[in-house]
Parts: sequence; structure tokens; C-alpha cells
Amino acid sequence: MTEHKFNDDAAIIAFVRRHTRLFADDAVLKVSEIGDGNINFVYRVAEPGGNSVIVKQALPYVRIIGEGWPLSLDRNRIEAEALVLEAEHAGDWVPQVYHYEQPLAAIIMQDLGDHQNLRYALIARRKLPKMAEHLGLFMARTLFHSSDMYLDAHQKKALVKRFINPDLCKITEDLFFLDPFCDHERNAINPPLQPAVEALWQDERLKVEVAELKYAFLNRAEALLHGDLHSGSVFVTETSTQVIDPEFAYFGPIGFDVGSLIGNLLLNWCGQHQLAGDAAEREAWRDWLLVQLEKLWYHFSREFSRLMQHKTTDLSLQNEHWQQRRMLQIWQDSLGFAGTELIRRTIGLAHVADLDMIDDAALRAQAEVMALHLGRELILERSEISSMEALVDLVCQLGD
Ligand code: SR1
Ligand code: MG
Repeated sequence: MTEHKFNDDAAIIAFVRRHTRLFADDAVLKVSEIGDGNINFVYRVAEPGGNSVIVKQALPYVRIIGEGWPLSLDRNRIEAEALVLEAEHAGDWVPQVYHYEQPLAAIIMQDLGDHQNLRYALIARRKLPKMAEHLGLFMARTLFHSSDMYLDAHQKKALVKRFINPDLCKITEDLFFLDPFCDHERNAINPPLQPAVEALWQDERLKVEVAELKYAFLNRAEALLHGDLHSGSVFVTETSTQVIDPEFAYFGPIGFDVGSLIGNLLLNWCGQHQLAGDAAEREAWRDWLLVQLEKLWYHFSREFSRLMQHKTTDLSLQNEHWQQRRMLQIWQDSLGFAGTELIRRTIGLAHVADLDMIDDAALRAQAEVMALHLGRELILERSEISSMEALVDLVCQLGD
């Protein structure tokens, strides 16, 4: 099952030398395994003091679970092709793909060595003046240009076919919309949180709305999503933002990507209630995060509206009132999916360091309860929360 895995460092170096011209023949190359993700193996191949590249290899199972959870290698093709497509309209914000090889299920791509993972930058309260604008524009441009508003009907359907991604979608279908809302063995629950979680499992009104969101995820092929746009899929410096890892890409509801990012900023907001460090500094940081939420939506919605207005090719979809309705639907979907991200990252299989780095279980539970309550409100009240201002008010009320 695993015969295609690189045998050793020499095999990785030979692969890179075969498919790039970045290193001189006599360069001494070093390989380090750098992946801390859940699913794949990631290596950096570097000439000390010189060039470097990243090699990402998929094996036919989930890395953190092992062969007990098989997973299609096609995810690696999907990732390589999604990165190339995203680069057509959002090239400033994705790493360059140098080579993709199907038999090895491996991609060679640009090394973002001077960038930091956004999740850990947020945990460290590192202010990033361009992050929200870049991510808003990245989403607006990738999502609009892969939608029926822009693509010709045949092109769109051919792309939908190319990005059918059943294994990775199934992970999301289960981990977002099923496990956290029942007593599932994959869940990981902080013991003091158990009563709050059991109340959630009894909440029938909530389960109806989660079913509605799941059905949208299953059926609404609106645009080519990144599909896993959490803060661990973004790398940053003060001036640059790079979105990596689109192996979950498929055609789905636009609000899923937007909501994943909103949810991750809010997870950090909840975590900062109890993470280490000075209390006043953490409160100031939480205010900064809320400003970033506003900026993210401002840049996304302004750019998406501009593109709808000026670049929609489909004659029927040029209708201005319909376009306003479309933005409203994306907003409400984003709130709902943000809610599911908050809940699944708190009690499901795949937690986030923003909460897990709070060492004391009782203090962690305080931040986690906040994430659960906020998630529930966003799902239930998504058609009542009429603006980003209203969302920020709600967040502040729940966080008091
Ligand atoms: C078993 S995979 C768990 C999570 O990691 C990925 O990054 C996705 O977010 C997925 O839900
Ligand atoms: Mg990932």
C-alpha cells in the first residue's frame, strides 16, 4: 500500500533534481521533514544558504491515523491543479507549483521559508497589517472566477468534474456536520465541557440548521473552494500572505471558505480569553481581531461585488438585484459555516492550538464554552445577523 513512499532523503533529492533546475550539480542538499499537518508528508529540500523547495507527498491514508483511514491519492492532483488555477486570478497569494507527479503523488513547490503559519502568528499576537485584505481579495477572486457568473456553462461543468473530491469531502461532511452533534467516538472532549456538549447534542433546533448547512455543502456547486481555509492553511509575513494546501478543493458553497476563515479568527478570539500572557494585552489583541474580521468581510464583499458588476458574463446573472441577493446568501452561509467550524474545532477530532494551548483544563473549558455558544448562535441566528457590525456586537456580548 505504501510502496510509492520516498525510500530515503536521497530519493527526495533525486526527485527534486530531476524536475527542477534550481540547484547546481555540485550543490550539497539537505532534507528535513517539516509537515505538522494531519494528512500528508512535507519535506524541505535546501542548499544551506541557497535555494530551497518544498516536496509534499500524499500516502494512501491519513497521516495522523495510519492505514486504518484510507484516503485517495487523487487529493494530491487536486491540490496541484487547484494551486495552478488559483494562481490565474490570485497569483500574489499562492505558492508556485514547480512539478506534480502522479505515480509518486508528490508536488514540488515554492518554499515559503520566511513566512510563519498564521495560526501560530495569531496565537503569538503578531499584528499583520495586510492579512485580512489579502485573504478577502484571495477569496473574492478565486471564488468569483470559478463560478457560473464568470465561466462559460461547459467550462464550469468540466471543472466541476475535474474537482470531484469524494474522500476529502467525506472527511468534512463527517467532521463538521456529524460527529460534533452526537456522541461520536472520534470526538475529543475536555471533561469539564461535557455538560455543555451534552446540551448541544439535545438541541434539535440546532441539528435542523446543521442539516441545512450540510445539505448546502453536499449540493451547491457554486465555485471552486479551497475547501480547508483555516488559519493553519495560511502563511504570513508583515507584507505577504500565502494560502497553501487546497487538497480539499471541490465545487461547493462560497460561504464555506469565507466562514472557515471567520470561524478561525473567532477561535483565536475565544482562545485569547485564557491563553498565556498579560490580560490587558490579550484584550487589546481581541479588539484587533474583531477589526480584522471587519476588514476581511469588507475586502471580500467589495471585490466580489465589483467582479459581479463588471465581469459577469452570463446575461441573466448580470441582474443587479439578484447580485445583491447573492451577497446576502453568501453572508448568511458564511456565518453558518463559521459556526460549524467553531464547534467542530472545540469538540471534534481535529482541534486547534488556539484552544489546546491553554494548559489548565478548567480555564480551557471557559474559552471552549465561549466557542460553542458563539458557534451555536451563528448557526441559529445567521439570517438575523444583518451586518458585520451586528456580528461584532454579538461576539462582544457573548464574550463578556
Ligand atoms: C483527518 S483530517 C482532519 C482535519 O485536518 C484537515 O486540515 C481538515 O481541516 C480536516 O478536517
Ligand atoms: Mg491541510
